[in-house]
Amino acid sequence: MSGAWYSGWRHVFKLDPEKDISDDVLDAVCMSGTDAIIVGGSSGVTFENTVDLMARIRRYEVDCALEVSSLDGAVPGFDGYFVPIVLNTDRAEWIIGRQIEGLKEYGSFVPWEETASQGYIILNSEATAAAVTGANTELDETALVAHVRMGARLMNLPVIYIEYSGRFGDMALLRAAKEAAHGAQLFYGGGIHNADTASQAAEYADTVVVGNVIYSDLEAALSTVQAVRTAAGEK
Ligand code: 1GP
Repeated sequence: MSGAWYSGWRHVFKLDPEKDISDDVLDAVCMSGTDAIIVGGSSGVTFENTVDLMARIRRYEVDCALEVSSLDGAVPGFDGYFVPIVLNTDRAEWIIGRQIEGLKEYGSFVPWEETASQGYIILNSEATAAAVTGANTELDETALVAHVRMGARLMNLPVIYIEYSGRFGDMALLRAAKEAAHGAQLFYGGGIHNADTASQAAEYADTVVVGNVIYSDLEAALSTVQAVRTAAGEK
């Protein structure tokens, strides 16, 4: 892995600017011992709801990065920025189109040292992100490995993100992704809802992302922090 600003992250909570979160829940999340908070969502992200959430997270010391998925939601003031590039779609808009529009508008203001592209591979057909981007989610192991190599080797992307948002994924595929992700940091997110699923993902992913369960079962969400630490320590 690189010496990038996010390279030490093992556990991350992802917060959706479109969803309400109380001060108490946000406090618990920010003080949980997680390595960072990523702000991002697949729909309904606006400048206003992103600034609002950033300002509330900023009261804490925890690192906070923005996943820039729309021009509306490009907000200055985060510790770092991720720019997703969807690897398993044939819609150019999600590979380079929107990114180029963003660079035309904000290219001179991008903090390049704190900005990284993420090669997204979306594998849950039910996920909003899959529908929005037209992702081909039906990848067998050979196809998945080819996508990972495309991102990590040919495109030299620093992060590969195996995304099952909303559903716990196939750990055999995650293992195959890890073996192919040479040099890229492997993120995994999707359906982690307790310590057990967190440890399973942490066995192969460099960085485990926990999202939805924060809003449905806070205690279970918090239990994933230690689970990832323990699993990462054992690797
Ligand atoms: C979503 O990968 C993250 O982008 C986390 O997924 O919300 O299913 O935990 P979940």
